[in-house]
Amino acid sequence: MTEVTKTLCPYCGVGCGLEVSPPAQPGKATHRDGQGNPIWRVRGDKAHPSSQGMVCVKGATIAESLDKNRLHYPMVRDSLDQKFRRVSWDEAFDLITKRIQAVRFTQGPEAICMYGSGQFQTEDYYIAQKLLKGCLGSNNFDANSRLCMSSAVAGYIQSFGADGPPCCYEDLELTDCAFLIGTNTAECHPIVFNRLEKYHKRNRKVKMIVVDPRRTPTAEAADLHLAIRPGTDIDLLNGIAHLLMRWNYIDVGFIDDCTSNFPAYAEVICHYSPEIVADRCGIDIKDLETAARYWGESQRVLSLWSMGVNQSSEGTAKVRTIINLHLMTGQIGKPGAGPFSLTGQPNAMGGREAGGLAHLLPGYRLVKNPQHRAEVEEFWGLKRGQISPNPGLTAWDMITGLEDGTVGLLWIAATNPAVSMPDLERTKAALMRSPFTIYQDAYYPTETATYAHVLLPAAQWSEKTGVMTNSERTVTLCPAFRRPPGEAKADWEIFAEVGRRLGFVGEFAFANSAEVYAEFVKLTRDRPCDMTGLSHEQLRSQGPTQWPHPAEEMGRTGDGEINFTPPPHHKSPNTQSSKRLYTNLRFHTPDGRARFGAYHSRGLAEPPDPDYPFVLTTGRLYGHWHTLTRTGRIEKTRQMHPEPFIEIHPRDAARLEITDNQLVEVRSRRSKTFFPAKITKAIAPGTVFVPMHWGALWADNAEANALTHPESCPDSLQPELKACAVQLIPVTAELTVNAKVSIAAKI
Ligand SMILES: Nc1nc2c(c(=O)[nH]1)N[C@H]1C(S)=C(S)[C@@H](COP(=O)(O)OP(=O)(O)OC[C@H]3O[C@@H](n4cnc5c(=O)[nH]c(N)nc54)[C@H](O)[C@@H]3O)O[C@H]1N2
Ligand SMILES: Nc1nc2c(c(=O)[nH]1)N[C@H]1C(S)=C(S)[C@@H](COP(=O)(O)OP(=O)(O)OC[C@H]3O[C@@H](n4cnc5c(=O)[nH]c(N)nc54)[C@H](O)[C@@H]3O)O[C@H]1N2
Ligand code: SF4
Ligand SMILES: [Mo]
Repeated sequence: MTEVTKTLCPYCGVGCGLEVSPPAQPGKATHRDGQGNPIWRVRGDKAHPSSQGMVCVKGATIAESLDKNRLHYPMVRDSLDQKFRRVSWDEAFDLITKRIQAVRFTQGPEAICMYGSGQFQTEDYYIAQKLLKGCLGSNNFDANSRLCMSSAVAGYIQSFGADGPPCCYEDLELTDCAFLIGTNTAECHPIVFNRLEKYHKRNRKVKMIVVDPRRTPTAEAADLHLAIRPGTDIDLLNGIAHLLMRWNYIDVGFIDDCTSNFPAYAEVICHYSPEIVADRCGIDIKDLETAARYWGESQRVLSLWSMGVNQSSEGTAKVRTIINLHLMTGQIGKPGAGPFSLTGQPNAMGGREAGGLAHLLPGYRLVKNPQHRAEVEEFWGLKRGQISPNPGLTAWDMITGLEDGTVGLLWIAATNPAVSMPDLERTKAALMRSPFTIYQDAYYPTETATYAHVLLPAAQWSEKTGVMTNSERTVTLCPAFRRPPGEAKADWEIFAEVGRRLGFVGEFAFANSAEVYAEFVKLTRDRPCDMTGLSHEQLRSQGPTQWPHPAEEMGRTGDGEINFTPPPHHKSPNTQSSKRLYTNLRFHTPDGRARFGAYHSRGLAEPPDPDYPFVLTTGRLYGHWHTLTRTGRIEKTRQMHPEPFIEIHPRDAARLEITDNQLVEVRSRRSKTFFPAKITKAIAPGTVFVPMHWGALWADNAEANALTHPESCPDSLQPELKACAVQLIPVTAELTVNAKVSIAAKI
């Protein structure tokens, strides 16, 4: 068989198109992984509009992880100190159904929780929402996206009246100034970065500004790197605004015609003089001025951001403060311009569409909005009032709910919280106390499996058919092209079967995922993310498609505005397409205006002090994906980054007498860890960096999240995973934390 499957890379939110073909090729030796499984061949899909044939090392090597250490069968145990025993699906479903009913009728539906993932396909997300929020009446569905882009969601909603990144990747090649803040795009969104960098190199006049406390590979490529102190983004952004105002670079016509709340914002920014801002951020006034000048002098400014902005106790305020700059300069709704949040996971965007956070409902709706609840109840054929009016528990609330006994059942799927949640000792202690935890994953073991009563084997990408949406709102069908191992099932099939066994037979009578998707898109009708024109069939025949994509009336805006005439001063294209949102300069707020947010900087939730004098920041490496369940099992990526480390500036290292590679004990108020030192000027003095990837299975005592805290943004409830206060102590005794090169022996 030489058939090629077109699909999407299942790693990051860039969403590169892949072409996958079977391992056996006439006349060529079949590549096999370490366990003897044939490896499928992967290359970039030149026809995919987002990536144009490019892939990074993760996409290129994905096939090598597919057959390694998979969970094949459902397994159960009565308590966490017992061994798992294999059971049939029937027994597992029976047990789960009984437990759900018991909790539902003793503690109430709000004691039932599901913690899902931006690595679900949209169909998985949708069925989970219908089961939890609809049929069971519990809004306690949250996803790891809470730790990832919930601040971007909250910021867009507050500023524009609806979620949705308004830009597209073409803007990378149309901008005059790319403003990258809190994003290491080169390592984490490599193909977005490739597109930008190529264009930047070809066009000398195009400016690239990078704002990051670390000198990352992204910062290396910039014309201007602002190595601000962690947590001073709002100072910087308000400082830039201050100068734009002083130098009269603002678009008064746009502010008058298209925005509200400018006076409150203007009052705030007048307090951010360059002297104050440069001092707080730890940068030169000259550099601050250069940044403001690049912004002001550019016809088209594109901001890109990700976790350095979102993972903050003032994440929503940071997002809105970025958007403010676009509003004050009219930099939105036109090619090459706009505030563009890069999504992390391959289908974080699909999760937003399907309502996959505890305060959302499908179709960009909100739990708190009575009309939205009524619309979804009616669509699902449920009685009025069935959907609870209260937003459900967030990821971290589920942990505290386990602590105080209000959570009676926790169902975790496609995420590994025993590595990725903040304050891991506390997280693990809470998981230890869980009365009943179901864990649905593709691989075994993972760190979270240690805390499960039931393990359910999930079919993963390549083994199930469904859709994913990337950062630029492009929806791609990912067809199954190989059989799931053992008895693994698609996530949505597992949720649907539980739904049927709970008595919701009609609600979950889907024969396949195409039917699930067909039902879901109907819920997006006339919503900002209208994709009623999409179906598996359409995506298969037409290829990847951007939303909004309403069913008929393709000329319709998707903004619910058809005949709007743009304000006369602004030469904006009159016609709407799905490439960019807000090209008509009308927003989803009641008055159609985008809102300025007026925020003073509050700084870090746990600033450094004499006891814990360093700021620890955490993040990612190019070749690894999150908790290593895949990339830790691939030779090439494991060799790229074989072990964890801590980056320390030479000045700090000299003062503490730490030498390169020496083991360092890192203590926060919550726990301590050990890392070999990597002494480098890439990190600013006073700040240290640790990658997030290594959990307890992969290295001893080197978990970044043992150190972090759960303090979160009051609006988005996203924890501040990017900063906590630590102290460093050089370890003189012989102690090793070499990453365990092979965990196979442990399995
Ligand atoms: N290789 C790889 N790529 C990935 C992933 C992966 O695991 N591996 N994961 C995907 C996912 S889910 C996500 S969310 C994205 C994340 O993508 P990014 O957000 O680009 O990645 P991070 O390394 O988490 O953090 C980005 C940068 O924020 C900086 N930072 C820390 N504190 C501050 C601050 O106070 N202000 C500013 N301005 N910057 C700060 C850090 O120094 C870091 O360089 O990557 C996606 N892509
Ligand atoms: N300190 C610190 N912590 C962080 C971050 C940080 O920057 N710093 N970043 C945060 C962010 S942005 C994110 S997104 C999270 C990521 O953290 P996690 O979500 O915990 O990371 P993953 O390793 O991607 O976990 C995904 C799991 O899903 C499984 N899986 C893959 N495909 C499927 C499928 O189709 N079905 C099922 N059921 N399972 C599947 C994989 O085997 C894996 O175990 O980490 C967060 N934690
Ligand atoms: S850039 Fe992201 S989507 Fe593209 S190949 Fe790499 S990991 Fe996959
Ligand atoms: Mo993420």
